[in-house]
Amino acid sequence: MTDLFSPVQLGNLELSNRIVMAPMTRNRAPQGIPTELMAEYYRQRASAGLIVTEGAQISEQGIGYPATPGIHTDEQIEGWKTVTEAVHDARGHIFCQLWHCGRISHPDYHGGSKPVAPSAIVAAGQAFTYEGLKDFVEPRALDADEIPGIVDQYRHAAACAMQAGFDGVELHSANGYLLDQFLRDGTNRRTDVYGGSIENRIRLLKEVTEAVVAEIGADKVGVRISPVNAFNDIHDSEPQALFNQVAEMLTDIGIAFLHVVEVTMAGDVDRAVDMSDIRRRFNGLSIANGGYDKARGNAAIADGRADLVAYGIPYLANPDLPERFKQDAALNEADQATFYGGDEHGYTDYPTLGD
Ligand code: 8OZ
Repeated sequence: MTDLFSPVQLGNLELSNRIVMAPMTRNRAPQGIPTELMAEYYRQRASAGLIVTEGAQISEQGIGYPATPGIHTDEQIEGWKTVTEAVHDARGHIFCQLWHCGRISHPDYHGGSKPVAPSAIVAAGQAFTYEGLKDFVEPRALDADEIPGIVDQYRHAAACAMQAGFDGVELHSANGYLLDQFLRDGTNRRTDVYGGSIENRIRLLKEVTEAVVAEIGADKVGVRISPVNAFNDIHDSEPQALFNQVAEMLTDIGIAFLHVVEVTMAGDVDRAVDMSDIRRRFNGLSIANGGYDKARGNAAIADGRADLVAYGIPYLANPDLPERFKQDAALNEADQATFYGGDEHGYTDYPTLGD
């Protein structure tokens, strides 16, 4: 029977199991440059079938949080090389998550200029800045003639990721960031070919995916979506129709995987969207995420609801998560106080079963 421990082929990669380390922002990259400590953190978790890194901003324009890593400069590429080498030395596989925050940013990161978004609609809530929380500001709507530049930021970042030794990239089109802002009618009120109909709202994701695929190959590209997550004040009037069409569009391009955050930020199921309807329309590998444990992960794979399962908080606190699952061992509790920023505490000091 196929379960979490069954190997699976992802493009040219033979993954040793179907347990994915989910992308998690940890804010431990001063000046945006990955460190040796980050390499150690990812190395510790290399027994995952696949690691998807924390979001890495694709440009200066894309940043929105303190001390998140970038993937667009030579120094950042050099920093990431220590990470990818550490994971590969431990026989793991690692994709880089490409991230542009769009309106979920603050002028503090942009020399006082407004963050960019599909439309000038301010998000409810506050941005994380180096000076603490500050109210979100009204973003500047991107001009149509700036869109090719956005697409090129993704293409360039994907090329940088391959230079840094990653096995591939995941496009972050979830959780209310730029690509999600374009998808949703709550944040996208454009009147050009990037707004209005679903076909128009998915156009940026389509162009970005096509550009990244042309740069590095479809077998090295995945996309993450979060159809029911209202995090970052994101809303859509017709999410089922929207994400069904996203899945069909991504099938046509032929990317390797679709990574679906199935729950709300609070971890709840929202029956307004049928995830299987979305998945049925996608013909690559599907990665499910959102509150899974071992039993639910195995069940999702056994019923064909997912090919792989991504674990976030359990992976943060359990570097040897596959081994613990295998042995039905107890899991370490995650310490919320050390999720974002700080040092090795709550980062590389969670014990393994052998410790
Ligand atoms: C939590 C804190 C900061 C960023 C996401 C990148 O939601 C994030 C994120 C989550 O995808």
